[in-house]
Amino acid sequence: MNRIFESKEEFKELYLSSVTSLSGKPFEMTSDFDRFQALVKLVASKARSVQTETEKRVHDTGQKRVYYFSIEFLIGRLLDNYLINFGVRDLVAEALKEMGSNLETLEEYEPDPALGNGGLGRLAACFLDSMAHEGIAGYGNGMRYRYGLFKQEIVNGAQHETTDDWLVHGYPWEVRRQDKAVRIGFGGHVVGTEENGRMRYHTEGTDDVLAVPYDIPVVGYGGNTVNKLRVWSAEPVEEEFDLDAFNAGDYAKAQAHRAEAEAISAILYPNDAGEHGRLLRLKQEYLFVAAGINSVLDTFRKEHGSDWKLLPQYVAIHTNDTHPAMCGPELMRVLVDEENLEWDEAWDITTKTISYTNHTILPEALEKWPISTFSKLLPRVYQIIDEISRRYNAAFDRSQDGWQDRLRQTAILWDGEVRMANLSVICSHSVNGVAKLHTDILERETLKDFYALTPQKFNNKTNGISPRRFLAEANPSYAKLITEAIGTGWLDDAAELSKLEAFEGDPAFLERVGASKHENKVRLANYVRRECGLAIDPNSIFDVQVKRFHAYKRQLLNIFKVMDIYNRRIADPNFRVAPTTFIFSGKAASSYTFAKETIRLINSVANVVNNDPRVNEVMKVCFIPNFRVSNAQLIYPAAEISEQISTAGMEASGTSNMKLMMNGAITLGTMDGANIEIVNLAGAENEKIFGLTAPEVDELRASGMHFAWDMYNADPDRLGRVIDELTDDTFAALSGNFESIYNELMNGNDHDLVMKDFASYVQAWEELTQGYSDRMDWNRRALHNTACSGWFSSDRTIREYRDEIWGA
Ligand code: GL9
Repeated sequence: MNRIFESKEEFKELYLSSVTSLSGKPFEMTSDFDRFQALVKLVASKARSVQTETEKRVHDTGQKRVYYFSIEFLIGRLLDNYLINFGVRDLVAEALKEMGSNLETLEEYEPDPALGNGGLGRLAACFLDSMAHEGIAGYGNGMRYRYGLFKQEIVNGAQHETTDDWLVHGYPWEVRRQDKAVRIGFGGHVVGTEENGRMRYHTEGTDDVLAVPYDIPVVGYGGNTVNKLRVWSAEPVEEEFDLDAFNAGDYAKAQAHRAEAEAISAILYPNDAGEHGRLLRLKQEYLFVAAGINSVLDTFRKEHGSDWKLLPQYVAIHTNDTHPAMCGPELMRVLVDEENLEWDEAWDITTKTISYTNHTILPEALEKWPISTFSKLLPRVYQIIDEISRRYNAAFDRSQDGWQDRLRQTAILWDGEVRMANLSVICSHSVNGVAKLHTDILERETLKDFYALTPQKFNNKTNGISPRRFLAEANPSYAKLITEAIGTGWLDDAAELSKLEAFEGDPAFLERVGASKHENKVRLANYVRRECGLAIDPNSIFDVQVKRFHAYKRQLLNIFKVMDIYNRRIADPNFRVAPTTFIFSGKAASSYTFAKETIRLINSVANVVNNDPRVNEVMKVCFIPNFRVSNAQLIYPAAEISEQISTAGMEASGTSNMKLMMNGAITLGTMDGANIEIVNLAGAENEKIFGLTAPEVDELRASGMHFAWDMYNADPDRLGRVIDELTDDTFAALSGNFESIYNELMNGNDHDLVMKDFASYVQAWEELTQGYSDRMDWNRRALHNTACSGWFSSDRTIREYRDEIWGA
């Protein structure tokens, strides 16, 4: 462990001088905010000196550099994480206490950057953590959104979006690198000139903006490697402040130029709502790709000159989903137009350098752009895509039966659109899915024609999570217990968590596992009281579903279960229910009506259930607003049931399933995404699986059967009743009924098979919760889940990427 402070005394001395020099006040007169700022500045400066050493090591040894391009990085708060990774958390906490401060209080001042939507963005952040831990020279490249996604508030049960002004107090971790700014051109027209018998192209008349990088240090556990995350902000190229307009009192006009440039990095678009017409999104994608490629090549040039054929040996560029799909054409553009390479040589270099991860099979999430929009905004990049496409088509093997269909399926340009997923596959040497089932589905269905052509490109990399963030940091009491039992090795190598299996038969230890869980439940209950004004009982089962709202994730199925149990309990007060708190949290895309209505339904059910004394002894429903990394860290450790109930075949992987498993929750789920690997690792008897399987779902959908009314009629007392309650005012008090959900189910034939899985789901829940009374056995299962969760460490995932894709 490379500790940044040798002793409390050393820390105190440095910290005192950091606080006073930064605030200009004597220590006693400084505020908690001053102290927070000074602490971050001190840790950041220590991190930067390790970063300098890392950089020297990478340079001297000629280590391969990996660039992870992602439009989202959901990094969460960094202070506690970095203190843990530098091995000084306890030392700093104690020293601060002696100085009259409290580490946890100071940590509350750190903003939680909303630079992501959900799993995909958090995965990118866990990967940065693991790359640094594994000593990989790995760098994030993304966008610095001024307002991130949005802040979620609940008004009359419904989601309201407000701006998330996360930068309002500044962000002490970042360093602005004006000297590394890159000019990015949009629009204009392509001009070709002949040069030594060959055409060379450039673009004239562009509208330029400046991409300005901000660097954030990434500290690896062990403190030996500090990498960086570089995020780009869009600004005007030069200050074109219109003084005449200003003096004439037209302040808006005076600043119009600046506002237009800044709009590009103003907000993160929700990625799960049909946002595809959005020109700004396309500009964002090009901006962070072009600026990123520029900075990658700059670094390469400094180390290796213009020997471009060495690029794949020293550089790997990984594209996280299709948003950075322009990496291929942009790299081609620079190599061919600016570096004057022949097309074939540039293409060989490009495809050997780039790799691609697919994160979803949802067709609406596989990006497509109208050619007309694309070619106008990025004329030269479009020409290059057109040339890649032309050569792809020309070289296509026409000897196989059905080649026409295969070419149509894999084409980049089709039906007036640029298909970004196909572009990504064609420009990459590796294509991976994020869980075993997902990769199988890619190979068999979504990308089956590519798989038939180039099976060797395809591979699986099941997702992972950082055990430092989601166990050590989020769950200190459990982490302490684990360390007492098996030492600290699990922080380095989470596979060591399997040593916990030896304690599964130790009643005293299981008692302590339960006590730690209880402590975490009390902590969450306190948060819920503060944030929602709701009292929840830490002695009830905490049943948790936290994730983005989406039809296929079926939060609707979960709340139907709650409605059913409520109805049955009201009808029969002797109906036995294990006392449970049903906890939900997550955001819905602002334009996604069905998802927002589901949130409103949950809150409306909560309003009825929580105020009904007939059921309050046994049930409460709690929606925690504004789900983000910081409150997620309170929720996962308190969970006992992990709801992973997506329609089978739809959830590529899921990662909250792993976070909850590591924290000792039992999975109640379908055979979908990484749930399958969870069951394989921990044993089906230690989870609770229900519902249709992926092949059954396929078959049912393919049959074209209309079953919604049959399901309704077959079970009038329970399912039928729940459906009726969507429109009969039972839950309408807050802000009305739920006709649109009713129509979606009954007239839309229940696309996500909520009604089909209802009975087996509720039954599974009842069976699972009946087991809660045997607390010793429950705690054993919880511990067993933690013991088997080590494989889900993102360190394991990253080593697989390193060895099988990046060769780093
Ligand atoms: C997602 C998948 O839906 C998840 O199943 C998967 O775990 C993550 C990470 O691989 O990627 N793909 C995707 O577009 N999102 C995912 O979470 N969406 C969001 O991040 C909102």
